[in-house]
Amino acid sequence: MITWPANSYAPARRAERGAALVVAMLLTALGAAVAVQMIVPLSGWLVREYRARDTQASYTLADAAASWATTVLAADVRLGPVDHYGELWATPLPQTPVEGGTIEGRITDLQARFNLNSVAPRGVKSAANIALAKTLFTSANLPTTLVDSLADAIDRDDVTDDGQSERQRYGQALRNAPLRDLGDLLDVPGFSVEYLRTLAALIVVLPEATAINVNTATSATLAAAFPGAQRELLAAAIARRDRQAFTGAGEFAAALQQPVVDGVLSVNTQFFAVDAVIRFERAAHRVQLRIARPPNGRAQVISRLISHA
Ligand SMILES: [Ca+2]
Ligand SMILES: [Ca+2]
Repeated sequence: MITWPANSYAPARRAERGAALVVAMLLTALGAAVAVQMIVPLSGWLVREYRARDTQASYTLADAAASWATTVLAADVRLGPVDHYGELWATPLPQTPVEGGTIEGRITDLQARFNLNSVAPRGVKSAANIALAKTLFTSANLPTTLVDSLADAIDRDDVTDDGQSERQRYGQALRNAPLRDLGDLLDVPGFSVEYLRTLAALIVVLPEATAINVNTATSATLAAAFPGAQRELLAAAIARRDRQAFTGAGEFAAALQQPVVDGVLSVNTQFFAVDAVIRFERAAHRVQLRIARPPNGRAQVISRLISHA
């Protein structure tokens, strides 16, 4: 059981204890994988077998890294609904020796950026999220007409805002479903590879509509959410939040002296990314996971990418 009183610690000491706790949880999660590796160096035959199965070993550790991350995130739910970068899950896992190699990594919040699928939650356009997306696109020098075609592509009906058929307006039938990944944008009228490159750092594509977490959001995202906010107030709110997290979107908006917009912002996160590097002898693999954590805390991996680091 982890007990970690939020907002009541000295940052340096917290980071130190946090890292120790994260390593302890990792080693518990790794138990099974380490046991597999310990039988390896018994004979020449087994050593050759081990090298041939090196990739397989990395896969085993990737599973263990996934179970570490889901364990940390599930434990966090018991501390309450507020998520921020001062919490234990956000403490990077330092390079940690395991049998035959090392592992290091970090968990980040995918709701720190604007989720393109939020323009039409459950198939219905959200005016507030569309307005936010347009401000964000404008800040990146992208035309706002892209957001209109995106919303038509994702919303479930076949008509545009002025009652025209989407097929007629865009010269093609639209998907009328959430994007599955960034690549799906290339089928949305008006988008190009160049636009995708510009957008990649600003947005994210998650399986369903999500709110932006004001405790983790990038300053570009928050500036788009509060276009009327004074720059100094926004900077002060961002500087404060890791020490003293905001407990509600309303509290954050009040700090900016702005009205809060319903359904766009939150202080809770359900989608996380894990970026880990696993080293075995001469091989290094990068493991990138996406984790969904519903309110019941049962975190699970929803995508996994393993590549050479
Ligand atoms: Ca939390
Ligand atoms: Ca549509």
